[in-house]
Amino acid sequence: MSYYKINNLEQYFKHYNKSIREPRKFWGKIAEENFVWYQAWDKVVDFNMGEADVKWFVNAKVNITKNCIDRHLAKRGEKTAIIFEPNDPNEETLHISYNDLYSRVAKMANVLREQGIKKGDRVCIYLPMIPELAVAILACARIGAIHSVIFAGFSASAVTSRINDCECKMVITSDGGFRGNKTVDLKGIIDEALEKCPTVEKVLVVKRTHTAVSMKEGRDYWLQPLLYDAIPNNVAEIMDAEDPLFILYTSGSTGKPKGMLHTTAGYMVQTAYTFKNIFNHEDNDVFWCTADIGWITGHSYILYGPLLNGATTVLFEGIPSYPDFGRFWEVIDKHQVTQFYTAPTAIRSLAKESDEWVDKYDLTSLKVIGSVGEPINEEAWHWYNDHVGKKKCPIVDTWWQTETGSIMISPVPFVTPTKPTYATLPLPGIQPVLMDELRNEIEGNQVVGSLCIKFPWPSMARTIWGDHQRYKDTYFSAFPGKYFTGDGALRDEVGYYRITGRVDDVVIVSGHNLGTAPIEDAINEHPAVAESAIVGFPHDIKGNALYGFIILKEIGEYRDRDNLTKEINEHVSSHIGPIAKLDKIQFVSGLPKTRSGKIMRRILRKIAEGDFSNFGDTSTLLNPEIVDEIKDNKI
Ligand code: 6R9
Repeated sequence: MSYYKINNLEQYFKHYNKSIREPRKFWGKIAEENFVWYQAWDKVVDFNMGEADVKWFVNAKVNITKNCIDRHLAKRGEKTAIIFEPNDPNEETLHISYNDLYSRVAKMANVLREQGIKKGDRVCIYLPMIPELAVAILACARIGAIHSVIFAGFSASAVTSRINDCECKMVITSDGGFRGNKTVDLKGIIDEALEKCPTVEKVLVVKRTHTAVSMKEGRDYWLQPLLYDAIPNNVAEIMDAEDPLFILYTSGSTGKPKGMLHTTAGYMVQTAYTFKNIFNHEDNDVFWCTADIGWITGHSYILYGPLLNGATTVLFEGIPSYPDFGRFWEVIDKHQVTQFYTAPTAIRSLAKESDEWVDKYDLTSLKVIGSVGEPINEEAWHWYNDHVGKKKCPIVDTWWQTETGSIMISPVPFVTPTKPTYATLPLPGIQPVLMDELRNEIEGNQVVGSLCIKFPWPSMARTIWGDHQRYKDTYFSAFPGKYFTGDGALRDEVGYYRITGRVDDVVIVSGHNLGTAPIEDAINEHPAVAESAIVGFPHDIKGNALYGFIILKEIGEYRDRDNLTKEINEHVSSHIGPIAKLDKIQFVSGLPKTRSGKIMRRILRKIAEGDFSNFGDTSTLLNPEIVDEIKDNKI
């Protein structure tokens, strides 16, 4: 019996029970039967959750790109691996076959080696959604370099801190990127970022927008001529199962982003397994995930998961509203997409436009549609179901995180009955638990609590780059022996999970995780600002938006509040990126603080939501009178 594919509900329970009773046998069999290895493992898993120390497929040797590319060549060499759909619908679509992908990756890998990159070196990739992005990532994995992709919407200072944190030796970027009717000056941002990055020796630049850029002698090189001269063959580096594959930064509750480190074999096994099951992948499918590769969703489900299964994956450079609100549906129609995976924020923004945009395209190719990144509200779920899935495509509401590496809780389409707004059941191998405030596991159904995972899974992050203590403190200390997700959840009467949202200081805006601390740090740097507190509040399209409570230094000096609001937002934009802009800014004379000096955010959250009904216990506040002032002046 194979455990790789779940075909019906009975089988789901069978696999699930096996995976709990005998996790080693379960994952061992999946790993053995579905991948190519240079050398098998001595042990399937070795762990100490208290120390946040986890190893999978101990001592096995493997290269993930051999599994993503080489092994498909004999049977599927001419099959399309990547469909590149450019920002401009009039520019030609590119179909990259597995053979073609092999030689592109081999050439890029050879260029990286020639430019001095070795196994273990960190390479920062700051590129728009173009084929070179996929190729650069795979080329790093090919030679054992650790890729650190930075979303090309981040500002120079955000790029600087991420490059310095993991001491990248090289940056791969482009002259610019297209986004709707705009071009983004990526090389300019990199130039600014690199003024403070001493470890970067070389910058390889892809020509995409043909904008004039400055090239620094001895540091910057155009990539295309180097690729032209490179050999289209490459022997993959033999990697240990636990050798790092990539670093991906995610927001935390302090100012410093967390470089989540993922390793090779466990990540490979579970992204492949989840892709196969959650998207019910079959050989002639065309899979499209609309995320940016700069986020974990793109890593796992544009690139690694699909390629590991020999799938055809769409790489879309554009945005849902360009040239009009029909773009997503036009692309589905054009490429006969069979699985479509997007975020609630995109669904909500398209649902508010006329239904004609979606109704005029042929979406009958679709089999499964998915959602990820934040809770999907009932209305958006139904619109997605009615207008996109035409009530025939199961919606997979997939819950997971940068830290988890791959999907953890989700319906398996055609297997698990779906329920609006519910991520439903854990995948085999995943053991979620709900915990109460006293750190006890809550048994039974129809309960609410903090979502934890009590047994390791193969694709979990292994550490925070350079700071294992922080990894332990953030994820393994709130509930000792368990991984704490930072999310709250409820479990309904049949055991289905519904994720209710973050219970920490992370706000999810348009599907982007934003730590409030780094935004506050940026605001506090503005010369007019004394102190600030940021909270999220519900927003129709974005899910959440940011509300800032700001104390100014010299109240009299800054009479032009509108201008100041604008200035503060520009400041946030340049420090973090436009995604972190505040929707509302209220200037206040103080913030509600506890005696130990902690801002009581739950009160600010309630005010921002417009819920003045019950502020709970305010007896520990040092300055309870401030609550009324803030409430009365709410915007
Ligand atoms: C994959 C990804 C992780 C956080 C996570 C949770 C929220 C993701 C969700 C969801 C409700 C879903 N989240 N999927 N909430 N339902 N289906 O998004 O990773 O960017 O690290 O965000 O996103 O709050 O903790 P990441």
